Amino acid sequence: MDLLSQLTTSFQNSFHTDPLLICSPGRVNLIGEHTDYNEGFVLPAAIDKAIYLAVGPRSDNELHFVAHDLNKTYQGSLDNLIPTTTWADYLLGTVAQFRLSGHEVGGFNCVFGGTIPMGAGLSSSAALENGVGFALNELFNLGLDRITLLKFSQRAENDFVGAKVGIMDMFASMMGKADHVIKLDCRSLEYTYAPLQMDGISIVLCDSRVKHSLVTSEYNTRRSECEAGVRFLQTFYPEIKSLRDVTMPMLDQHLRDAEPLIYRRCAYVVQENQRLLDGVAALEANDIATFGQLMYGSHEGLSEWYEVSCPELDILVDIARQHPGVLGARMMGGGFGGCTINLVREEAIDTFTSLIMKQYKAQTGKDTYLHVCKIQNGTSVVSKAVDHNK
Ligand code: GAF
Repeated sequence: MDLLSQLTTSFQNSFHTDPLLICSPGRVNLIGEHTDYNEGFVLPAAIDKAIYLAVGPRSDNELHFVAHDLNKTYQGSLDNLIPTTTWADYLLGTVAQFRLSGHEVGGFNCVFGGTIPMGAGLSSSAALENGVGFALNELFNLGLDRITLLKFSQRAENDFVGAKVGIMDMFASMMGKADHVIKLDCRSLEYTYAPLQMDGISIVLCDSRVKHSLVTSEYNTRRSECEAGVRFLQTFYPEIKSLRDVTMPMLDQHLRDAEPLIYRRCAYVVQENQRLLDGVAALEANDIATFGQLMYGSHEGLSEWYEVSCPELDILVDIARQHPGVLGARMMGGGFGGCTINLVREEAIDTFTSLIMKQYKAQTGKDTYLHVCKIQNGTSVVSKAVDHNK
């Protein structure tokens, strides 16, 4: 039985009615890492790995959730929305945003599961939050737009779960468009879709299989370090609002000697923003070779200046560099584990796969998992009829 059929059957068995089915994808980001919360640019896309939710309204105020993949359940009430420090917080936190914004939602049932590996840096949590928000909007006919819904997801993560993430993951998952990347200005939330024209080149993810346990605390620390840099520079340039407004000469003049660690963090962000702008120009010119070099530059910055990589991610990128069929590679997402993103010539995928698997095992003792990505639409109602006899 496929996953959708399993979720549907589980929902029917538990709640004796048919569910609404929602698909909410994970994301990749081609370049522009740790720039979103600095009001810079990002270049993400939604992918063919998703969280699926089977949902239905209840006649009372209760919340009944089933995490199919974890084999766990949660039961609570709309009248008691407080963090549990478990997976249920992604759902509860999203529900709480509707109520805080004055939108009437009732109790509901939800069975969810997915194909996004957890902790792989592919934004399973943003996909889940978006899926819940999208479902509530449908179930209770609220008529909210996608931007409002994805902002609820971010607030759920920031205020309820306690991870001070930027807007990129929920934006990509909610707003994704098949075969396009999103160039998003994280200050204004203006965005454009750019067709991903990379003839004969595929996006391949390599999962380090390292779970990022440090990510929340270190992520929040990086964010504070960037904010500290902005505060310091504001004494010289009061007009500055974020690292988006900062240039390398400003950093070199005022921060390099005074605050060396903060300087390195801020310099990475300022340079990464520029790499993204250069990368977009390279993609427009169909110059994938230049784009690939920018990806390597991004990884170096993340590893050496921003210090959010880990030995396993560095090894994956080093191995990729050795293969002539790879145009670019870098760690992706928050860091401290998860996946690398690689641009690989299609005819080289098989030899790249064997090289990575062999070398990664030899150097780390771990297996890696590769996935050739397709770029998909964002969060949506699943229209596919479910065949329960499969
Ligand atoms: C995580 C966060 F959720 C994003 O907002 C972004 O900051 C990313 O790390 C780093 O670019 O995925």
